[in-house]
Amino acid sequence: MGGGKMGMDKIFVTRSSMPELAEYVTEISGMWENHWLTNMGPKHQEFQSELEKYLGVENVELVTNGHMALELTLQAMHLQGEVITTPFTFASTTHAIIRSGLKPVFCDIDPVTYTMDVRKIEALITDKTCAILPVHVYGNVCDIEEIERIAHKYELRVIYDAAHAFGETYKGKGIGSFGDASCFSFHATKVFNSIEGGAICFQNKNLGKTIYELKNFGIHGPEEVCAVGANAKMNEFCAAMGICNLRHVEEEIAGRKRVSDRYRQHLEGTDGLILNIQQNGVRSNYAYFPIIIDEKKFGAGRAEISDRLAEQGIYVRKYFYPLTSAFDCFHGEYDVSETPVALHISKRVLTLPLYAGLDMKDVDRICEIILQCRKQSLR
Ligand code: T4K
Repeated sequence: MGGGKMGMDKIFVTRSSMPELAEYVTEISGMWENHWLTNMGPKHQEFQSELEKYLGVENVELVTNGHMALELTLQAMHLQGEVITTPFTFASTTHAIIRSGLKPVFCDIDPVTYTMDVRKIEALITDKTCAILPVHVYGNVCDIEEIERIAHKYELRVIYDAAHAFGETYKGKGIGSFGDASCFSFHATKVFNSIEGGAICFQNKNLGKTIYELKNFGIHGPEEVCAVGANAKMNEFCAAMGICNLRHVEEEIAGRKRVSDRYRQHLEGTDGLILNIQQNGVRSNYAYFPIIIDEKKFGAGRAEISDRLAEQGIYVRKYFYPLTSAFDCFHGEYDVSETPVALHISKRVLTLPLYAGLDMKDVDRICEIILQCRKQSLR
């Protein structure tokens, strides 16, 4: 990595936040004395209780990654049938449903927040529906009240994919305190990382006990295995990284806010560019900076913009294109025309580089290149 064109460092869509090396070394040094590397050791316990405090929730269960958080939660709920979800997400959300023996039913998204369009949920409910699995995509908070109302009316479970929502609050409450469970990702590319990692916040302590067993092969006691579980235990090195990064997560979020504000200064109000919404009642974590490009109005499309940026060593991403419902592995099983808004957005979105350490000069340069595409085409 680094050392790109003309001596410039490459800029990727994000860059992992890391503590000072010395801080991490101090954090892991005890392992050279106790030789305890995994299987719910002292760092695991410490990280878990620190997270409960930070997230403002009562129950947290740590796992190896955000994907296993989703799978184990679905498995622990003993669900069967159909799960209403969004196709405008990362592969993990849909794969977790299918790998748990459930059928995804794709709901369209709201054109402003890109989260599940709650006006379209009820029409998708059948006698097979068992749960709703919405995503706080880009950290945009779903319509929690309406989802709660529908779930209550039809007796459905609600599992939030909160992979993008770490550290957010909604109306002053930790984002992990809504629904039956919320699944977080602590992947290296996230606002907060434990190298790889994930966690489930849940309301029902019995659900937590089941998840705890499922992440350790379903082992209940030394001679008792009560479920066909997986191995999804967070190891001590990851927990130690999580403990360190948690000390600095507020700086990371503040830095991301500065970068996001700078992008807004340059790009807000540009004809043909739609920036992400800033939601009332939400304390944002500035997880992603998506822009939607209307080629006709802007005068250039996203392919041209990404090419121009790539020529300068700047690599933007199309999170999330294609829709998960269009993946090759499903061989056309799902009809993407049934989620027209999601399809429209996925064809026009670009996510710009965003992390606390991104230099303001680079943000200025990125915006200049984007706006340059416009000038050239309007000439
Ligand atoms: N639900 C949702 C809604 C999700 O978005 C995700 C994950 C999950 C569930 C599942 O959570 P996990 O099981 O992953 O915990 C990345 C991440 O791998 C993935 O965690 C994330 N969503 C997804 C949106 O993005 P890629 O394939 O795009 O990542 P990659 O390797 O291209 O990395 C992107 C950029 O990040 C790199 O260009 C540079 C930077 N980077 C990457 C790595 C791996 C670093 O700075 N350090 C690193 O170590 O999927």
